[in-house]
Amino acid sequence: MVERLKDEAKADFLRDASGWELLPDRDAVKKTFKFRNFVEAWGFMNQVALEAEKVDHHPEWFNVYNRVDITLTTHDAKGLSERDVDLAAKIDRLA
Ligand code: H2B
Repeated sequence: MVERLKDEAKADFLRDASGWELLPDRDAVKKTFKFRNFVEAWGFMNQVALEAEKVDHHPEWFNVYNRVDITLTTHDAKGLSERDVDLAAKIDRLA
């Protein structure tokens, strides 16, 4: 069973994470990524998808043209967990 992040760990993540913001209505974080065009956005999504599959932790996302909105939360924990923190860091490295 995956543990939800404690308030302190969540505050640390939100303070350190560049651009990831807590959603007002659920225990999840969201960030928008912009690219030069659709092909670059899709390439990024492709890399994230492979990483997500590797760690068995998957983003909720929306893409239009050069924009990718990513929401991270842990469905098994019904909220944010360390898995979201780890995936957010990997996604930031890929962007
Ligand atoms: N992704 C996310 N974001 N949260 C989960 O709880 C989750 C997942 N659980 N990917 C995984 C898959 C689980 O359903 C499988 C069975 O390991």
